Amino acid sequence: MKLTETHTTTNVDVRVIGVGGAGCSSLIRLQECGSSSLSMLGIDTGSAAQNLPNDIESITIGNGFGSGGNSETAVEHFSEAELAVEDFVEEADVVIILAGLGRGTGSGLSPRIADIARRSGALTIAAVNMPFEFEGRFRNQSAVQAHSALKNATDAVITMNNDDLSKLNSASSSLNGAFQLADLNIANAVRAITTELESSPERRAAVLQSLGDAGDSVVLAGSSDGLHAGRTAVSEAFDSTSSEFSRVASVVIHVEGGIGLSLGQVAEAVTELRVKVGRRADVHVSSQRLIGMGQELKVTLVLAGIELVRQVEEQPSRLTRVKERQSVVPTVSVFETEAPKRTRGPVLLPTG
Ligand SMILES: Nc1nc2c(ncn2[C@@H]2O[C@H](COP(=O)(O)OP(=O)(O)OP(=O)(O)O)[C@@H](O)[C@H]2O)c(=O)[nH]1
Ligand SMILES: [Mg+2]
Repeated sequence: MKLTETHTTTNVDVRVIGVGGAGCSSLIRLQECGSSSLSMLGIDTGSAAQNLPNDIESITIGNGFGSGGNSETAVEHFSEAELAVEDFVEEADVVIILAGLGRGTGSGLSPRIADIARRSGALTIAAVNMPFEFEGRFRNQSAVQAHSALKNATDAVITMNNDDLSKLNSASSSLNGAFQLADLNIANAVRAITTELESSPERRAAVLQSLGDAGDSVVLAGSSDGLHAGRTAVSEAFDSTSSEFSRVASVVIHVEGGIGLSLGQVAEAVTELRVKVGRRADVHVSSQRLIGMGQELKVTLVLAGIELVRQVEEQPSRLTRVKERQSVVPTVSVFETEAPKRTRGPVLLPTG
């Protein structure tokens, strides 16, 4: 296991496109989470793009009343946005597309947008929500279709299952609360990835390779406080999903905590992660101290190149077997962002 610490930053041109109501709402959350320096564009057939803050570019297509859940209607109007999308992704190194799948706009347009981004030469990643089961069979089927179109059009799809969120959230909490949590998780995942991409060239290459090679990826999140918060937060993240992973090729883990967040807590989170994903996975770690977080510690995990337990019972593909044989010594890379400057004080710091 290799532990490296680096503070180098490189300029990677990352552009983020939110599509449909959910995609636009994830953009706002991403901005609130401190990623305001990213270039962002929102596209919707409804009112979501119009309602974005001024510093996020926006395009409304069609009549501004939404597609009524019909992806074909959304696609019919896509020509109105095509040129603007081409302009927006031009010369980007990485394009990240955010959408909730299952209704019209996000499902219909995100594969089209991914196509344009990939043709421009950018590494193209989609981070999407799959609908709740209770949203019905129709939405779930159309989400699955859109998901497979996205897999063909992108380098990697990071998937968040809304049903997993309901486990994380208490049963009594509102649907809006669950969606806010979905937005937050997607935003954290994007931030974890962009933090990695903007670190040293080697780390950037490692992350691009793991995401680019990955088949399926999934985002998990957990939080905890108190003794062993790092370990408990990672456990909670894995408890939040009903999926069991028989293989995980690589993980991007982003740890956030108050200004007392210690390297020991981060190391504890990574150790627990190793227990969950095994020693063969490559692990990329970033962490951030935020003044408002107090004792709380949050982890966001992007597991890439996953195989679920039920998939493995089938014969593994030749490609998988070859990859297993070629798998190199796993690495752990650790990157710690600078502590924020305190404007007020003194404050009692929790001990590490
Ligand atoms: N993350 C997140 N997901 C949402 C939100 N609202 C809805 N969703 C999920 O995203 C899916 C798509 O919903 P929307 O984004 O509202 O739909 P749309 O893409 O704008 O499509 P139309 O409104 O039919 O044109 C839904 O089935 C929900 O599962 C939200 O605010 N945040
Ligand atoms: Mg909509």
